Amino acid sequence: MQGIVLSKNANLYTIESKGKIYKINPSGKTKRQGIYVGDNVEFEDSITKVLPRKNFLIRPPLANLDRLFIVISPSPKPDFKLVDKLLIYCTLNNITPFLVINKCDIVNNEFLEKIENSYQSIVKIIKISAKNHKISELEENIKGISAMAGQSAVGKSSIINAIFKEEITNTDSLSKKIERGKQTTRLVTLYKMKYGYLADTAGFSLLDMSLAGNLDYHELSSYYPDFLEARAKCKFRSCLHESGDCGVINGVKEGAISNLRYENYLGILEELKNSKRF
Ligand SMILES: Nc1nc2c(ncn2[C@@H]2O[C@H](COP(=O)(O)OP(=O)(O)OP(=O)(O)O)[C@@H](O)[C@H]2O)c(=O)[nH]1
Ligand SMILES: [Mg+2]
Ligand SMILES: [Zn+2]
Repeated sequence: MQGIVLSKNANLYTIESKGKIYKINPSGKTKRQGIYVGDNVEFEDSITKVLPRKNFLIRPPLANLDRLFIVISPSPKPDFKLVDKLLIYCTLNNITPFLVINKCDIVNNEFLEKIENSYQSIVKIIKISAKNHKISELEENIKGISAMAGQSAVGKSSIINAIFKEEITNTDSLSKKIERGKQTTRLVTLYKMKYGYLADTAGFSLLDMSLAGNLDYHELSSYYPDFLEARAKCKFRSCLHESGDCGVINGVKEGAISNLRYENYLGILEELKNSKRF
């Protein structure tokens, strides 16, 4: 039989196959190879084979992530450089990103316009309010294996809370519930939704959002689809778009490229350059 690993507890894996749940041990071989939440596996009495992965995240340990919901809100103020790093991370790992604006009950037009101007050409924007339970557009987009990422206090736990429609008013008590004790804090569980699975990644680590090691800074601008047209007008193919006769800089001046996106590009470029110098 073939199924998907939903969770792991000690040496026992919870597997879903055709709507049924099984608790299965690994074989010696698959245990040595490593089995992770999100893996597609073949099993009978034990897990006999782990099928090839499309990607693998280390923190949280999760295989085969299809969609990442990058959550921002008017308060706390968004860290757009982090948003852009997550977008690049998604491209690198073959993950479809979504930009989720939470707290739309308190959002103003200026805030929305700024985000739409910079991002609507490169990523699907979803507007929700966990507080008002207006989350259907997010729910409909939970397909394959999906997870959320975002700064502290943007409302990730509140969104999960609203999705599960649990009568928990205190978000802190929910995060405790999700963590389920010390031993499992670093583990992930997949929850079956209408069209896919949502990873309860209360601990999606943004501190590890370093792109260094995965990306050569010379290649950085190729991860900016919004720079593509302007890049063709750079004098040199090796242009890093920092100065000189540069199509991207001209694009920013003419308003074809978002200033916010360009500033973040320069910031990430600098970080990548510095990470090469030990
Ligand atoms: N106005 C408004 N407030 C919200 C909304 N969603 C969450 N909040 C509030 O934002 C605060 C932070 O929400 P959490 O759900 O704890 O945020 P989090 O992203 O899980 O934060 P961490 O667990 O620290 O990463 C809480 O006070 C929530 O009540 C919303 O849609 N509108
Ligand atoms: Mg939380
Ligand atoms: Zn250039």
